[in-house]
Amino acid sequence: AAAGAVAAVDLGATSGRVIVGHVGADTLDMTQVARFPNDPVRTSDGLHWNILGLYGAATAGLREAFRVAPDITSIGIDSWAVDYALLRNGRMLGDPFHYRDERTAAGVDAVHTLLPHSELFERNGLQFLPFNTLYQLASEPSELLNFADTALLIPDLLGFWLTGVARAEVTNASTTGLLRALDHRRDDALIARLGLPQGILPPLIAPGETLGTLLPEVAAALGARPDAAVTAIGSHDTASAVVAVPMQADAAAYISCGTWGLVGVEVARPVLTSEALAANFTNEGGVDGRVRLLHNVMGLWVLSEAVRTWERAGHTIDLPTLLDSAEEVSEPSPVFDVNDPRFLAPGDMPARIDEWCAEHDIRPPRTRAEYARSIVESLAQAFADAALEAGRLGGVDVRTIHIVGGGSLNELLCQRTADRAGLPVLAGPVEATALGNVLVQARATGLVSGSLESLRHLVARTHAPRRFTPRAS
Ligand code: LRH
Repeated sequence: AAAGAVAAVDLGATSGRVIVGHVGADTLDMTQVARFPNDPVRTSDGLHWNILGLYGAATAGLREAFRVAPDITSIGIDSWAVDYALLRNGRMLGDPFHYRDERTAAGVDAVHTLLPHSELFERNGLQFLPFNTLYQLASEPSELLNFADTALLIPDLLGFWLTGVARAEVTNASTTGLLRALDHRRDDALIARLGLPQGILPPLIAPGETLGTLLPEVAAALGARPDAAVTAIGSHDTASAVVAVPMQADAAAYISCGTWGLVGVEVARPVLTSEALAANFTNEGGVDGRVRLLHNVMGLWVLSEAVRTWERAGHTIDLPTLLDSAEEVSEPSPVFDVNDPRFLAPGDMPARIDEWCAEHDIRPPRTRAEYARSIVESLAQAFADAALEAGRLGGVDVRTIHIVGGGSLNELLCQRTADRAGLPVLAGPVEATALGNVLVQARATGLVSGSLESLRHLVARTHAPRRFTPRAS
């Protein structure tokens, strides 16, 4: 059968891309037609996403996509979770905040005074992260919240600008904390109890459903067919990434490793046990109603923020060279807790690592190579621990660990995760998020059919992962 084309807009915390996917029964080809930086902007009121710049770059990329593949009928949009814009009558009220902005402490206290985390977990199934949407909303000035008539998560906002239709895609909406864990419906009772406006989340839409055809002026500006539409996909980037993990879900854990390392298993029902609560695991909505039982590990952020610290000090850092020298470090490296909240906000990572080591009576790293090695070892340990814990909590007999995303290119990280877990690591595909975005569109538009299992088989056939066998350390 001939392969048809779809377009994926994939926004990550450091860069965005537009990809044309050609999909057929035995075809899964991806062509990147645009890549652009995502540079957050700090203003006097905090750290924001440059959302108009991102929309401009995404639409320029889409124009290029329609130029190279005029037969595209569907667009899917994914991004990082939790962040949103407030709107009134379709008009955006200020630029979305970045989840790494530190304003949410007051919102956390306000919410937990009404409902302790344990009670929230029973309802929404989410791990505690200080930037979960409900804490961000609780940090908004109440006059602003009451003036707004809706909040749209980032992919929903872009979809709204393209189609004029405002919906909350369910996988991403599950990260707001405002959906019930058991059926992923809006928890209106919780919204009322938190004093948030009832209509703050628009009606939900599920992956595979059509959001709407492009507005005529948008279609004209993009050079698109007039019937081209935005299709809802797993618009939470991690949900799309998990779609494209070439795994056997009943025997594997996955790590979607980019800025964050999202480490977990896929299960049929949310796990709301006291063990899951204590381990701070989350139950996020997956495509086809699956549940992503996972834990947020700090991820490559710690490494890239350390590199930025050195660059600010005037050093020129080449990442592959740095990682080669890290691999050659022969002394045992300090393993620190990457999940410590001190590593969340932008800033001087080496100094924070020193501080952590001093508090724990551990010799801190000395050279840049040692810091890099220590970060990789600490990430590998946190990944191994979370992957095994996910298996225990979810009742999955984890026999392999899949690493997808940018981190799958970091061979030292893959090998050390395998070593520390005592399990084989299967690395790749690197572009899992965009693949998952493309695959769900391809299924919705009839280019392929079948369950997530058959989509994953297509990934395994076309993007064979690379194997890292555990070594005794
Ligand atoms: C990864 C991610 C993650 C969320 C975080 C805010 O990009 O979507 O799943 O927890 O960003």
